[in-house]
Amino acid sequence: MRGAWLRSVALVLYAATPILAGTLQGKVAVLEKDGKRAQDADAAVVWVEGPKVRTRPTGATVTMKSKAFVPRVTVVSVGGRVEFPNQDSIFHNVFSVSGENRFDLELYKKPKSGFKVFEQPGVVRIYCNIHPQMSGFVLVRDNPFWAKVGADGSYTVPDVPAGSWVVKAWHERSGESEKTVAVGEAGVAEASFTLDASKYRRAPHKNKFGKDYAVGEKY
Ligand SMILES: [Cu+2]
Repeated sequence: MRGAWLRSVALVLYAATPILAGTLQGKVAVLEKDGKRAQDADAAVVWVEGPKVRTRPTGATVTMKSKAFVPRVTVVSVGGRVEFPNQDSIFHNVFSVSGENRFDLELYKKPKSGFKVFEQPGVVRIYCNIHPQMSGFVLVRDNPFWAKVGADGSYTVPDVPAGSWVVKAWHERSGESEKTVAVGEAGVAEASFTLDASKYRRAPHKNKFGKDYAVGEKY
């Protein structure tokens, strides 16, 4: 009882405290081998590390369709539940061996779905154990200050608490790049990134048993 009462007081105080926050924005360029801009720069994500702001977990849906994860890159918050419906009439599986976010869903096909609740912040690589060409990413964030980059390479993260924060930009072919950015109590802070995807090499990944995929898929 007392705990609930204290919590409600804390909530009222929290709501009554003006949040001093700025907007973070900038551009992200993803460059390929020849210096050309990547076609899929809008698969990049920018996030702010550090601010401790808890929000209700936000989930997402990643559909398995035509032997692909759609969308290929998904961002959720810690505690977020991701649904993985299979819209193909063949079996798929979803698994990851990414650290503490490791998981493995059963084989299932349309109209079945599976789900995973992600509890650890990080970049989670997801695969299907039948089809090696199926790959995707779930980025799990411990605060709401992130944005997907738009088709024009720009991004905006609103309401970032004032402070000096590490801002990271990520694309699957470049990995992470970071900057420390001072966000004011109002107004706009700028952080732009050039991500180098020129050294990326497509390499086969292992199946969920840590073995090579069988040659010649049957489905
Ligand atoms: Cu599959």
